[in-house]
Amino acid sequence: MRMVFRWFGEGNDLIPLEHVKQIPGVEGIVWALHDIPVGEEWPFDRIEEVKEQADLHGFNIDVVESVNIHEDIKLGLPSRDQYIENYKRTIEKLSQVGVKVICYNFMPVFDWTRTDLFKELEDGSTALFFENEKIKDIDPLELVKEISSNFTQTMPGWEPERLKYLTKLFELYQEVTEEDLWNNLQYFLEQIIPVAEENNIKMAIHPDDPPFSVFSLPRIIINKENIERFLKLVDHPANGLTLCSGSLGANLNNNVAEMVREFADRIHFAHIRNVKTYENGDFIETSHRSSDGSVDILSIMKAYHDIGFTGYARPDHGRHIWDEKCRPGYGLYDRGLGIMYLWGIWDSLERMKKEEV
Ligand code: CS2
Ligand code: MN
Repeated sequence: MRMVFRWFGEGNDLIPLEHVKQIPGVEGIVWALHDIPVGEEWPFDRIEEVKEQADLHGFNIDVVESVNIHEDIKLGLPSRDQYIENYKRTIEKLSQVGVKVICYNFMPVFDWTRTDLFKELEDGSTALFFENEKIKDIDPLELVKEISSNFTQTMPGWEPERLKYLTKLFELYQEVTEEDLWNNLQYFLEQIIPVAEENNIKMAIHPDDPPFSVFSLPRIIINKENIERFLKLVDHPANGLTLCSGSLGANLNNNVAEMVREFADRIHFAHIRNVKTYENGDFIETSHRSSDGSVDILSIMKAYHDIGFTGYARPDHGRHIWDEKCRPGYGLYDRGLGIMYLWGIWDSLERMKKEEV
């Protein structure tokens, strides 16, 4: 398991790389050019700039999260071909600086969806929260306004330039069924996977978060059956997964440890975090510890250890603790604690394995 840490870039992330360096066992940053509008080709000098910053701290830049997919590709519009070409050029450039994994998602309109970014937990910390009833009644535009008024930094998937087109996008998606979305994903993969392969890059789709339809938009990367179908769309190792335990874990029927075993050789990137899910469909992000949430992180780590996982892993969202002022879900402290929990489990499993021999 190769531990990495998401970092939003110089001037865009409040956490200095010097501090990330002090978390034990982190070998690389998970990065993106967040200011490049979705669909555009990434400029090579900007990519090199990130490589230089990472080099200064001895971090690799092997994992990119995310090169986002333009909505025209998800919608299957004729203009998609140009965006797919741009995507291929970006893959080639990323390969030149040694990138190994590209994470992306295929969720219509929004990336993750929550109703509250700073919901208080019993211990006084705050975390991202999803209230099922609220989502049912609220107009998505209202929710976006309400949520955006709470923070000043751009959130992945909720970029201001996208939000302007929200009404139009919702209209366009009214015509798109789940089957259409599957077809559009296949069209994208058939063109992208050969280029990824030539460039020694693994593509790693992130599951939908939450793993069910919100605002009546189609969502497909939501459970084991659908992931099986996804992997067959282009049955090649370069067509793989970012297995996110927290996203999938928001549906109590999803058994993530089982998925780790089943999809073993197609998991290129592991997102590991916990979430407490309630019968009414609400969920809140908790500490990484198994007993704090509904996701059995211990069993998931055991599964990764059993399959001999050598891919990249990162703690996913954390709570906001110790009065840290941070990007929602992406503070230093709780993600640092998360990493130590994950290493604690991993090191114990390693030691036990050695002693058995
Ligand atoms: C989220 C997403 O759960 C997560 O990891 O932070 O923003 C995620 O990074 C994207 O969906 C991946 O494309
Ligand atoms: Mn994730």
